[in-house]
Amino acid sequence: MKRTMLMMVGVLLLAGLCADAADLTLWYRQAASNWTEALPLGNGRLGAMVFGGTESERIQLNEGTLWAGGPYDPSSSEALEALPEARRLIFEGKYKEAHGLIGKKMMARPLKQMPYEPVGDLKLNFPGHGTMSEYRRELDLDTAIAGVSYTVGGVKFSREVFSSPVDQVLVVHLTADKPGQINFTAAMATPQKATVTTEGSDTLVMRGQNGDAQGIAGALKFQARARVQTRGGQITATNGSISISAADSATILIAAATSYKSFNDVSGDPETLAKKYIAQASGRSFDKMRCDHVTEHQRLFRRVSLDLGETDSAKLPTDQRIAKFAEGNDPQLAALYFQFGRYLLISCSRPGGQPATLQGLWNESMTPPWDCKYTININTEMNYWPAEPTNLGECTEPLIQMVRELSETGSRTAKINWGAGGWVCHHNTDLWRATAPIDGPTWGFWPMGGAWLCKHLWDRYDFGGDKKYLAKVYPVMKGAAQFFLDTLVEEPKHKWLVTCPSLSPENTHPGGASVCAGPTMDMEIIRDLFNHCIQASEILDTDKEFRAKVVATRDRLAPLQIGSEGQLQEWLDDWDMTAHEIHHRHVSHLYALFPGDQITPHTPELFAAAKKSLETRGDNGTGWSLAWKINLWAHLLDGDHAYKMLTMLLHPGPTLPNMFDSCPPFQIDGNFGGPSGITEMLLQRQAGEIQLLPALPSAWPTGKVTGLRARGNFTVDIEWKNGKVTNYRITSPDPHEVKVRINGEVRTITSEKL
Ligand code: FUC
Repeated sequence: MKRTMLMMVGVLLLAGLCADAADLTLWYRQAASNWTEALPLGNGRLGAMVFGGTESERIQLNEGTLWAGGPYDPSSSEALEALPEARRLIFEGKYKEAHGLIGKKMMARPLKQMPYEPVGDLKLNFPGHGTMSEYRRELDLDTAIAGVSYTVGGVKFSREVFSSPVDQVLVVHLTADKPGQINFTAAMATPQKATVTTEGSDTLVMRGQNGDAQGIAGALKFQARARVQTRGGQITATNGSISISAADSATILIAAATSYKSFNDVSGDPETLAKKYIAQASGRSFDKMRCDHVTEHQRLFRRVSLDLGETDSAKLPTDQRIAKFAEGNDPQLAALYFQFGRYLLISCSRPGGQPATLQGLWNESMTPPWDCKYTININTEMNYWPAEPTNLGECTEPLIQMVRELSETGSRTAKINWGAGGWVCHHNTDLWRATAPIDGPTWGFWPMGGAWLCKHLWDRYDFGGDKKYLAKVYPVMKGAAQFFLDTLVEEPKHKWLVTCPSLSPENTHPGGASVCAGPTMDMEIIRDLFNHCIQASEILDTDKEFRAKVVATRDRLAPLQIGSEGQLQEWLDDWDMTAHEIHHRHVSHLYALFPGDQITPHTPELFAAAKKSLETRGDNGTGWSLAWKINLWAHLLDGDHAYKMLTMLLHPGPTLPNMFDSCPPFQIDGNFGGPSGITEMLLQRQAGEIQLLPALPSAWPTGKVTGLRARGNFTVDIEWKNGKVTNYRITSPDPHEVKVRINGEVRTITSEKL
């Protein structure tokens, strides 16, 4: 009796731990007919897109280290020789000539980087399931489980799929509500150079080699394994596929691994790894794996809740809700979109893995758009904007690790291409941490990508307050600063210190090129980098001499300037109104408003100038551009305009049926920039002040958010009614005084102990 009671308590506890929250589900009445309708799963390394077909299911697989090519060094030995001439041409206003010279002599060899590649597909074939009823396909963000259910001939079939960060396998579980009904075949397919064989009666094995690209030979081996376990029935292997008949239920465990160990070591053994993952998972029950997976996901996911109210629209399938969002009657969809961004970050960027690419962890193509890599003149940074504020700080660890590695490869590019110390990374990078300028001068000759990424190193400290961590990343920040101490040059007119050559991402100025000297964004990023190095060296009590040099150099940087139309100038010269594309998607010079904080209401003239620039750019843009503008309008404290931008983003076109963001095509940055914008509408910390509801739109008069993070190691809960804060709680591990702006009034409060 006692034992039964204990077991019941155990079951209840387990059920409690693994409880589902119904309102955080994406769901559909039909299977995905193309990839951007399929639903994404990931454990930070092993990604899957689940299509949910009934007669044939496709589960497309990715592994975070399966990229084309191998270790390579694209630095060009001719670059340095051309540098003085390129600078001379730019300072003489001969921009087209400078462009020509840079294109000929100063770009990387090869001129492009390596693409991220797919593993392939797991294909399941269910004979006779083409005609069915009561179909539902879903992704539960709270459990990180994709589900499919339907009825054939009076039997209800259900499928659950998840990518477990605990067991390091993708798990597919197939059940029916009557015994002996599970019949299917499993096979694997891939666009890679690979073979698929069977091992024993229950295992599929794909052995492959990654692709070559840009003349760089593929240096990686990879392996994917799928093992089928059943309750009842039979399993047989034939001609590279596995057949299951008359089982009560089946579980498929899928593992994948490559020989990648680091950007300069490809000596791993994918077979040993994949076999190990399968062997370990085979000894665990499905229920245990499911529960451990859910518990680990919820450890991160449940740190933040957001309630913006709910209407009947929340009962509709997700694709229909996206189509109707702009009508304004579905505030819960904004909360779902916010949590989808957090879900994606947890799924594609966990400690030990690779950072989120242009498509996160998910790509089906051998030649994906922009190589599905790291575009660090906006897109990669945007991927990580919501990480700290939405309480997922550890998800930035893959990015921080990548920046550490870039500081190694980038020191070679600094030396070879620029004759400088420290390190540099231009506008793109890849798995191999290539840092030299690529693609062509219009886009690639921008030595600022690494410096911008350093802001994320600082932000991790600024939010979390961990000095030991700061001591570890400080040398990386210092190396980035050193590069600019060595390469900034005096521009002839004002004698300000500027970058040269550089560009304002990817905008062509009236000189007929993008290359120029000292674009505003460069100055803003360098000022941030220098300030963060100065603060870090003070906190760590180190490097006095270096600090003094940084302070002196910072004070000579070209200042922010207001142009003839009252706008914040994008360049040293007042070119904004005659630029090639006045509505250009990049709003680079507004970095100082967001993600930076050099422009705030405390700098009223610049604040007004930034607003003028944003108005001139207009509201339209690519998915990520719309997302950036949500954040910018939130920092201009205009909640209704920020909300208008959100309705433009959360709309068919920029938002695909599976809620993925589209540039077009699919690019995940907007999925992170959008939720970041929602956060900035609800909470900001500027000039030392925590601001509650700084840009609340009239569309969300009532709501509640818990678990957001503010700089200074604060966690913040806010409740509001009729647009006014009615309740709030600010906690920190070490209670101390902080200024809080609430309903237009500034109070000094003491935070509660966490
Ligand atoms: C930048 C943008 C493009 C696109 C690409 C991946 O170059 O200008 O719009 O987002 O990155």
